[in-house]
Amino acid sequence: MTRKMWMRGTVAAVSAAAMLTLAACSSEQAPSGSSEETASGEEEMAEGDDVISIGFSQVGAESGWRAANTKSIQDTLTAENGFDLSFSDAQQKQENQIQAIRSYIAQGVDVIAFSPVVESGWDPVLQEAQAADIPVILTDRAVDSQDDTLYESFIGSDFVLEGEMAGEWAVEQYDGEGYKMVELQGTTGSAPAIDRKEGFAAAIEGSDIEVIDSQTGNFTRTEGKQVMEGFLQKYDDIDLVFAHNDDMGLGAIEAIEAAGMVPGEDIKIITIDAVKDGMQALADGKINYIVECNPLLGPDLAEIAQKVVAGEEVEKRIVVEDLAFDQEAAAEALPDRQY
Ligand code: GZL
Ligand code: ZN
Repeated sequence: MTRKMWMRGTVAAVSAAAMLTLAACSSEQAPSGSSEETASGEEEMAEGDDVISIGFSQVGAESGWRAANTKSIQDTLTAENGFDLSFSDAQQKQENQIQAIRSYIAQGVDVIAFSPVVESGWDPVLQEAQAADIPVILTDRAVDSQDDTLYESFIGSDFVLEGEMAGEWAVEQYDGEGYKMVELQGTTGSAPAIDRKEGFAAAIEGSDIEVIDSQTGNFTRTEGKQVMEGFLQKYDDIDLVFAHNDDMGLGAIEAIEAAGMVPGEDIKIITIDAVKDGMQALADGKINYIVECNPLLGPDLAEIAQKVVAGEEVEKRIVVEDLAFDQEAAAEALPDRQY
């Protein structure tokens, strides 16, 4: 069984369990903390103490991926599913996330969850949560804490694998043509930026694809466009752009077209996320390949939070499965995409 098949199995099992739990809650036995139809048909709220209060600190609203991720969390951690969600947007600033986590500790929530904007600098606030006996769940991005007792579980994609998948396709398609590549990195210090860069570089090792420049566009379309404009002024031969997310790739497309060139042809583009705007550009031939990063983490988070609060064992690492799309696959998949 290959690594991916194993992961596929694990992920499928976890996701199915998550859906079953939630489905059971919403149909037969409504979960604690939600209104129940009584025999007489009146609605009666179960005692408040059954509700799971959860504080969630979100990175920001920097990209289409983030919007889809936020929607999945807010659509799942609802009152009828037995949650009382406090949600905060950190505008991509670590100090805002630390402040939010401290406020959830002061609130005495049952569980804290967050997507760490960068990998480092979390131990002090996570130790405060541990001292307050409040379990923490990581979603989407990882922390580099040496002490993994500081969080119960980390649910997210394998970003190194995403980078490898993107790089392997680039080698398959373009090796031997002396391609010059520029890289639009995600947020400096974030797990996806560090790992996607690492995975892609490993995959192109030994090919003749040459990385002539690499700069952060902070996962946003605006900054991706600005950095690409700079690259186009600086270099007269760019054959390939690897952007760590669709939004920066879409910004690069604007810059390439403004320079009178054809994205997807004069300059090839490979991105990661597979959000709707990216998939549309791929189907339109302006992007050449996209590796998906599934943002729909709400159901897994809900299932893990319920287990943690119930004192059950949870997997320390839950790897979310990612697919990949070329232009033809994107055109076929677009109508059914959920994000
Ligand atoms: C990846 C996530 C990244 C996305 C970007 O899981 O953290 O952050 O790839 C988003 O679009 O901004
Ligand atoms: Zn060239």
